[in-house]
Amino acid sequence: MADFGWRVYHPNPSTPKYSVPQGAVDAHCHVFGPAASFPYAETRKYTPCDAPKERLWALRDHLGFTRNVIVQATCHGADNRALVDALQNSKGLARGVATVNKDIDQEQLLQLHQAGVRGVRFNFVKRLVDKLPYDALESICEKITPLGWHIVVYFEAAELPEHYGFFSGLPTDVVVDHMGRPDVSKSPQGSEFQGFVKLLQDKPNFWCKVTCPERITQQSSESYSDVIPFAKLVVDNFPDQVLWGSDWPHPNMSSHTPDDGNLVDVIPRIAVNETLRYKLLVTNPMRLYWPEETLRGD
Ligand code: 0GY
Repeated sequence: MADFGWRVYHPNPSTPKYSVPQGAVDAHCHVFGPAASFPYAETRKYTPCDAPKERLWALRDHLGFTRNVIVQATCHGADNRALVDALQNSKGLARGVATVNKDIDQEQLLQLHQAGVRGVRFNFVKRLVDKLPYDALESICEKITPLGWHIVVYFEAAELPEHYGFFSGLPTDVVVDHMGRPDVSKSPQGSEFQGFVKLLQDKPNFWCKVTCPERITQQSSESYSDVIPFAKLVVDNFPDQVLWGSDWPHPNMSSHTPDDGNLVDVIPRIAVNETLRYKLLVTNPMRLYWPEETLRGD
């Protein structure tokens, strides 16, 4: 049973006014369960409502997207079976980011790769996971580097200074979830967010998901206008290092039930011309997740 108090995803999202370009990639979304087939991890900090792959494909089509990147969420721990099942049923239109333990072997990694996994996620958000020692993460990093995978990191803004040294040493591409969860009551020009901007500036291997206005906003309306300046700053300054995702099915939301159509309509407010939008939605995610198709020029 899903936890009481967290909202279920929108049953009937609106059709966005903004039409995404052909081939657009939703580069951050999840599948949950169904628990009867893919039970949630015993170590989880929350129990979501089931959000099966069929609902994700329906949303993809409704919003006009072509592809998905499915990110392993903490409620499934390091059991990637629901993710792999979705990837194997995606007709090649989904890639995955898994969570693995340090003792994973090459054979298991190869199986994940064959299913479509192209990265691992290191989640540092304290309400979601117990602390992970850096040396365990470093040994995962050594194992995944030969596969050409990248690392997705999720942390909250105030914790960036603590992790800065570790992040700077990562040898692979590194994708930061949700702009490092800025505190939008502060200025985007202030020292906290500028510390994150410096990371993107200093480290060309770092990418940023300009995602989750629904989590980051501190407003009661769904205009998300307090988040826009942060996302726009990143898109304007790092147009080749940004990704966009819906974050469906929006786990752990209590303030409101996001309308996914409305979230798509945020895109032209943060990527203000066609060139920026094409990079954000097609060129960049294809380069990271489907490089073979980029090379073929498809
Ligand atoms: C997200 C955000 C959240 C949850 C997880 O792994 C997770 O459980 O990522 C969150 O609660 O902020 O990325 O969708």
